[in-house]
Amino acid sequence: MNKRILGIFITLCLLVFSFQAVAFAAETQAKPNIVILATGGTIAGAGVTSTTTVGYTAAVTPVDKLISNVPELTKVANVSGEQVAQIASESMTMDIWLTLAKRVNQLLAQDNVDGIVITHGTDTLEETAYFLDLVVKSDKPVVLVGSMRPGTAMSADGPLNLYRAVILAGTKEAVGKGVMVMLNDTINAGREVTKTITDRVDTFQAPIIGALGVFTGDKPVFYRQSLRKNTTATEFDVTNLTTLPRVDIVYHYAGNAGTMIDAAVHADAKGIVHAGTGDGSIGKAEYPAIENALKKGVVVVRSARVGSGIIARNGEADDDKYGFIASDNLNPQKARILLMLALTKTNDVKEIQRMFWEY
Ligand code: DAS
Repeated sequence: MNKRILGIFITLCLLVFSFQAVAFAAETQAKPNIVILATGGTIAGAGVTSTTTVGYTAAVTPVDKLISNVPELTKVANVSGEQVAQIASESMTMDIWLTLAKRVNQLLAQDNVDGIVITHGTDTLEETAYFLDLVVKSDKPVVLVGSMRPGTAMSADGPLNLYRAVILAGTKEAVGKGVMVMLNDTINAGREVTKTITDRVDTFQAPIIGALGVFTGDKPVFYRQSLRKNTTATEFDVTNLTTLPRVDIVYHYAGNAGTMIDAAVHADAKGIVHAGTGDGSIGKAEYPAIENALKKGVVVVRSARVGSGIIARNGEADDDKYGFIASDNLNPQKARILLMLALTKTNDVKEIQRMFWEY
């Protein structure tokens, strides 16, 4: 009799176990597979006290700790992490960009990867986002996320930003939207987002154009998408690139006579982005330096220091006469990225202007 009961008990245990195993497998199957690529920043930062929100150390928490600090992640996705870099993003390099872009493309080509989240410092997050928007070769979601307060601070914004970025990266509606930036409940396009305030959690905005959507609770809601070509629709490919052409940004201001343009030419820049006053204006005293740059074959893009709005072609400068390119509505740091990639394809200013109208 005991043997019989034991046999029934073991059978029941096996049944319960196999049911749980099936349920676990089904649940795992149902959740998206998201890879978190960590690069550093405040989201991986730590301060001495819980009220330290300036003067903390960025880029100290490793990716596996970022993940384990948000146990809720396991409820919304099957998450794995890789440490691509561990830097404050003001020190971002073109080498890290190329490594990151190639790793993103490698992972997204795998059937068992549904989306990617990149943790990043906020200082150059908008630049990495636009660079990836132009070179990622997949429609799968790529979401950059950062934070304005270190993880040790009271009301740290990083954990919830990371949690929502992972949800977004696993959301079907996020497919085909280009590279996105997720902070402070807001979903922005990598092309248009920029850091607008030095020290507030609502710093990332898309001036004039607006966000792609927002989070309501744990739910992402999209209201628009960018009409500009991105990811799989671009002509740019980093596969065989080991470096990017040197492009410098020069800032215009009252009294400027082009010294920094001369410096960029001396440093062998292949392109210069002019951050002009107003609608991309160039001061009379700058022209000798600019004409020297043009003579040396340097490609010049006119952007503006004002931070938003369209640079009208042939508005504040004779672009046709000088062969300048108008940056459309790209701010200087974004225009630099498109010009660097354009110069991997051509030096023809008409072709490059076309690219500024398309991307
Ligand atoms: N220094 C900033 C950076 O790493 C910190 C941050 O805001 O992420 O970009």
